Amino acid sequence: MSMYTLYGWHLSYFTGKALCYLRYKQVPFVLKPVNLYTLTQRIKRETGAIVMPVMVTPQGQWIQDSSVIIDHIEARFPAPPIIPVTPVQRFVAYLIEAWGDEWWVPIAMHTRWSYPENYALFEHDAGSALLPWLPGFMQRRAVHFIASKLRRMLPTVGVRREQFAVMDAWTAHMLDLLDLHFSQLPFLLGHRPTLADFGLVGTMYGHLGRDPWPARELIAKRVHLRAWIDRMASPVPPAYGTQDAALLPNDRIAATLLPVLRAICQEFLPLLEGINDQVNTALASLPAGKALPRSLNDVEVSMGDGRFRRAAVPYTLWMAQRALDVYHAMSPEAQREVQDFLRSLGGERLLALKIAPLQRQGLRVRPVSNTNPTGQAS
Ligand SMILES: N[C@@H](CCC(=O)N[C@@H](CS)C(=O)NCC(=O)O)C(=O)O
Repeated sequence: MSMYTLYGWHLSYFTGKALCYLRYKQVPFVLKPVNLYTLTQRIKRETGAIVMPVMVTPQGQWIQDSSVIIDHIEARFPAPPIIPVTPVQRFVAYLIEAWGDEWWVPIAMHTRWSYPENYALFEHDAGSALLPWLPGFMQRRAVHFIASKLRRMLPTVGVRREQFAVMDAWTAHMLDLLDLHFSQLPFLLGHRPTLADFGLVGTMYGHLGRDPWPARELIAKRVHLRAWIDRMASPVPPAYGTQDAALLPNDRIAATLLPVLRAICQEFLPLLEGINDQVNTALASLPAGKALPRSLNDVEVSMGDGRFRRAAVPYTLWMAQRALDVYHAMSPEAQREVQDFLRSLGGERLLALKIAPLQRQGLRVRPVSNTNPTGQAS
């Protein structure tokens, strides 16, 4: 049978998302630990970025971005479906995908890079993947170089010492909410995983659930959350038509998920608005054919009871646009249901967010109106 290839590492946030998804879909695929040559030469050439994961189709097409990978596979392997058909659950699935992908990045970077005990696993896994043909000391040197680069990115994503107390308090509270939810339901929207679960598992699979410090200190004691991560990592597609396969009836969202969604409205929505303001300003002076920089100036938003600053990442708006496109494609009646639901959470403003149409180009975005003959876009 023709195989897909997923290039990535277990350590990687978005590889974890794609990996759990491909396993659940029972897609014939092989996970290849991406080496230095593939990462910096082949992937760069095919996608325009040095990035993982990348999936290669049996026909030789290179697909970058976990969301695009999911869309590609959903179009070809519709069962088991991961996109809910009812309006509120459908919109919530895309919203949580965006939140899981983007909001959690500083938390996942903090819990990895602020605790030196995590480094041995990173060094081992990254070293043997990057340069499998070289001796250990050379692997360690290469990993040291990459780790230094990653550490330099930490302040940009918000991993700043003066914010640690706010981030730690937020994380403990949010993990408690998720643990409580998973004590009631096996997945976010019911009895089978949806796009929401695959969005959230990115941060949990390779980082919080696998790096030694957070796995022990944050996840192990939250047994229901731990069990969900394990279910996501070794998923069993449900038997269709049975109770096991059902999402909650009547387009319902579990009461235990509402506090999580309220936090998304109070924190992630202002982040999107702040990024959108900066993107609109940057677009005004963007030369034709150019993509926006990967990050812009800082945005400050609430994080739990505190305040949190990080650089605005224009790509995050592409993820928000993905959710809003789903909303705009709904019937007026379905849109009203989404509006009512978001209003009940204090998040109706999200639907009014006016994002200039953006096209993805690797890890960057550019306005749809800007043409670019070289970059891969979707
Ligand atoms: N939004 C992309 C992000 C991919 C991504 O950020 N991958 C990380 C590893 S988990 C990476 O390669 N980062 C390289 C960089 O940021 O330069 C996706 O969903 O696949």
